[in-house]
Amino acid sequence: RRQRQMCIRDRKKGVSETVKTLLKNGTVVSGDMSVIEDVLIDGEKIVKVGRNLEAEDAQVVDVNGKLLFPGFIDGHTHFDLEVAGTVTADDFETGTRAAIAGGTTLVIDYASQDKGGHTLREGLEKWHEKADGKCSCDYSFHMSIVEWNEETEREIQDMINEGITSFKLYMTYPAMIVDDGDLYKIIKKLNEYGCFAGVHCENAGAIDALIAEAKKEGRLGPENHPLVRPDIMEAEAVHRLLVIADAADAPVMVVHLTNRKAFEEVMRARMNGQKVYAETCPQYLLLDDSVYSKPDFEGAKYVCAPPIRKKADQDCLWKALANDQIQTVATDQCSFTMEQKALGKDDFTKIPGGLPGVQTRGTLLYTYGVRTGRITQEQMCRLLSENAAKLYGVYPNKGVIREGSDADIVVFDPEKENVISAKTHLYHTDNNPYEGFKLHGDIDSVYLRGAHVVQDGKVILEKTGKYIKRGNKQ
Ligand code: DUC
Ligand code: ZN
Repeated sequence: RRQRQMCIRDRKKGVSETVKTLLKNGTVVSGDMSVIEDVLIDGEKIVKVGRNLEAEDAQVVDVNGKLLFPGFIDGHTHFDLEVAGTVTADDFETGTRAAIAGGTTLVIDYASQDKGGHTLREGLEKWHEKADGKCSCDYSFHMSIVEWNEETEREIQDMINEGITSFKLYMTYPAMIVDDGDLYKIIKKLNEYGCFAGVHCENAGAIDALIAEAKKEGRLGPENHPLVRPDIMEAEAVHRLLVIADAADAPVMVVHLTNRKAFEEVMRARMNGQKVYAETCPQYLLLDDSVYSKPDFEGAKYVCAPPIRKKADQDCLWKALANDQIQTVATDQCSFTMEQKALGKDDFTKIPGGLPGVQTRGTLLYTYGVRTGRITQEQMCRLLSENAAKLYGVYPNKGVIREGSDADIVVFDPEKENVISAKTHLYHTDNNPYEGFKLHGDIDSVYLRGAHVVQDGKVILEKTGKYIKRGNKQ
């Protein structure tokens, strides 16, 4: 607690030292248009947006030719998380440093209750210990509910009081799974509070059977990973979730949607009049399942759940983004070194699952989405910032460049070129799933609540991130 209070004092000091900044002639991007305007920042806030602004006491920065995006929001990260007997390579310190370098000014990480009679509050305290004082971007938490009883039910209001208005449920993983009955009860109860859950959809039982079959046949390499977690097992779980959500008459979010069959289940439920939000991730848009067959155990690098799918699934997801049928692109950041991945050298089911991604979400979506004409820069703004801000209850404080909003701004250079490499990235890992990917468009600078924290892609001010209490979805 004492350490937390000290951080708050330090942060206040940082803010009082912040000067007024006037960003001149940038293209301000919002969810529905792009306009050349000036942006005046005073302290932590945007105080004016318009043409020909002047402020004698402001530091003037010429951003002509640059795109100004509202700070990106990553609604799906796992920092400092125990997975498969190890802990993610990136904690909140290294992870949020990489995030801010990539233009992400707010991450919403998954805090979790533990099974075995533990409370949501214990989970929340644990996550504050992991994160407080260490973050270089703002941070918030979703809460994973893994056990449902009267106490957990009472704690929903406590979580809301702590600014947690979104939850996570798992239909797989023994340590996390809730059964269909609890799924129904939880989704229904959350809706009574105006909250909703993001759900990890995979059919646990059938996947276990497929794993047992692979092991029996001696198929133990990473190329088997996508075979034991096929698209239909995700689609089945999405279907089941949405039938349950229909019965509960409650909205839900399908997180890390990967494939066409699962997407069709989302669309079917929407046709049925249901409120269903969907999230996908860059790895499902840009990589295909051939990565699992790379030689020398390199396939392990890409092991994540659900797995990376086929080219046809990528095409489906891109089309869904273009049609505004998927609301957010988050990362599911969950990074490991190759040494950690080698825990599954003789058995692919022991490979810790997850990939890094927070540093390159924006640049990849720009290069491979906007530049190729698959989506517009306004859609990119919605997918990376505005929609998440609205869904997760921080809009219009965040998610938009407008008078009164937090001065979270990404100055994006649409012409800067770069190549992704583990040699230069800021993750605490020796591998990057997008190694060698060319970027056309890169981060120039980033402002976090008015403080200039990134310049020329370099983090120049660290650990000024603060915990953000969120309201209900707008
Ligand atoms: N999937 C992963 O691959 N890692 C972390 C959590 C998850 O759902
Ligand atoms: Zn995840």
